[in-house]
Amino acid sequence: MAKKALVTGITGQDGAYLAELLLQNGYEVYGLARRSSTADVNLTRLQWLGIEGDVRIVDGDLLDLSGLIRTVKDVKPDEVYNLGAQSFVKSSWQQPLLTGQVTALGVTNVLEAVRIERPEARFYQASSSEMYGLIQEPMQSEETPFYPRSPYAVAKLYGHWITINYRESFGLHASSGILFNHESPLRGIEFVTRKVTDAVARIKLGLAKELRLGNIDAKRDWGHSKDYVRAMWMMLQQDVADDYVIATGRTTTVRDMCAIAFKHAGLNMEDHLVIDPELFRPAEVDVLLGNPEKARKKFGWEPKIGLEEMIVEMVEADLKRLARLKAS
Ligand code: NAP
Ligand code: F7E
Repeated sequence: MAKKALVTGITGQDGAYLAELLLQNGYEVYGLARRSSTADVNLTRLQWLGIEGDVRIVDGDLLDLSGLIRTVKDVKPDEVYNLGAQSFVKSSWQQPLLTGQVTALGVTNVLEAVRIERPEARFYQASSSEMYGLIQEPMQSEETPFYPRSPYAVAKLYGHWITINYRESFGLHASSGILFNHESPLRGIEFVTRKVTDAVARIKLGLAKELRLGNIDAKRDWGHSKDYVRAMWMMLQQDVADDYVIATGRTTTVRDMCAIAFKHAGLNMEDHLVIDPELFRPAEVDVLLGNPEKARKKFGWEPKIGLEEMIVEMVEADLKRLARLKAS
C-alpha cells in the first residue's frame, strides 16, 4: 500500500518541491489549498513541475479547524507536512494579527486534527531561522536561544514550541525543521532573491531599467528548496521525532548575492541598483548562519546545490519566463 502524505501550503514553493519528491518516492499526495477566485493560477508551481494532475487537492484553510479535522479523518495520512503560513516577514508588520492566526494558531489547528483523528501520523512543522532574529551566537544551532524580531518570527516561535509541546504532552511523532532561507525558480517574487533575479532578467530583456532594494548589508544563509524539502522528508523517516537546523553553513550579503545575478547576465550592477529607504524593515535580522551538523550526523543530510548555481538557475528561469511573456 502506498503511503499517504497530507501537505498544507501545497501551492507554495516548498509545497511544490515536496510534492514532487513524495510522488517520486511512491506516496499518494494530498494538498490542502485555499479556495481562490483565481483557481486557474494558484496551481502554477505544481504546473511548472508538471505534477498538477498527480496531487489530490483538498479545499481547506489553516483557520478552519472543522475542515482540517474532516480532511485528516478522510485522508488518513501517514505523514502530515505543515508548510502553510503567512510567510512574508515584511507583510507581518502590516498584518500582525492574521500572521498570528495563520502562522501560529494554524499550527495548533493542524496538530489538533492529527491528535483527534490520526495520532499515529508523523507530523512536520515548518519552523524558521527567523526565530533566531537578533542572534545570540555567531552560528546558530538547535541549542541557540531564540530572539524573534518580527510578528512573523514570533508566530513561528509559537508554532515551534506547540509542536514540541504536542510531542511531549501526547506522544505525537512531531518534528520541527528550523530551516534557513531557501530559494528556487519557484520562490515568490516578493522575496529578495527572486526579486533580484526577476529584475535582472527584465533589465537584460529591456523591460526595466532599475532594481530597488532595501538593506543590502543583511546577510543570509541561502540554500535550495529542493535540498531542504529532502531534509523534511528525512526527518519524518527517523524512529524518534526531534528538531533539526537545516542550513548550508555559509552566509552572504544581499549585495553579494545580487552581484552574482548581474554578473551572470553580463550587466553592471552599479548602473541599475537603487537603494530605497521605504524597503527597510522596522526591525532587521542582520545576519543568519546555520549549523546543520545534527542533521548531517543523524541522517546524513547535506546540501547539494550552492548559492552561485542556484542564482544562475533562477536568472535563467526568469529569462525564459519573461521571453515567453514578451513573445505572447
Ligand atoms: P510560500 O511559498 O509563501 O507558501 C506558503 C503557503 O501557505 C502557500 O501555499 C499559501 O497558500 C499557504 N497559506 C497561506 N495562508 C494559508 C491559510 N490560511 N490556510 C492554508 N494555507 C495557507 O512559502 P514557502 O517558501 O514554500 O515556505 C513553506 C513554509 O516554510 C512556510 O511555513 C514558511 O513560513 C516556512 N519557511 C520558509 C523558509 C524559506 O526560506 N522559504 C524558511 C523557513 C521556513 P496561497 O497560495 O493560497 O497563498
Ligand atoms: O529578505 C533584505 C531583507 O524577504 C532577506 C522567508 O522565507 O526566510 C525568508 O525571510 C533579506 C532581509 O527573506 C529587500 O531586509 C533588502 O534582510 O528574502 P527576504 P527573509 O525576511 O529572510 C525566512 C527563513 C523565512 O522563514 C521567511 O518565511 O533581504 N532585503 N532589500 C530585501 N528583502 C525583500 N524581500 N525585498 C527587498 O527589496
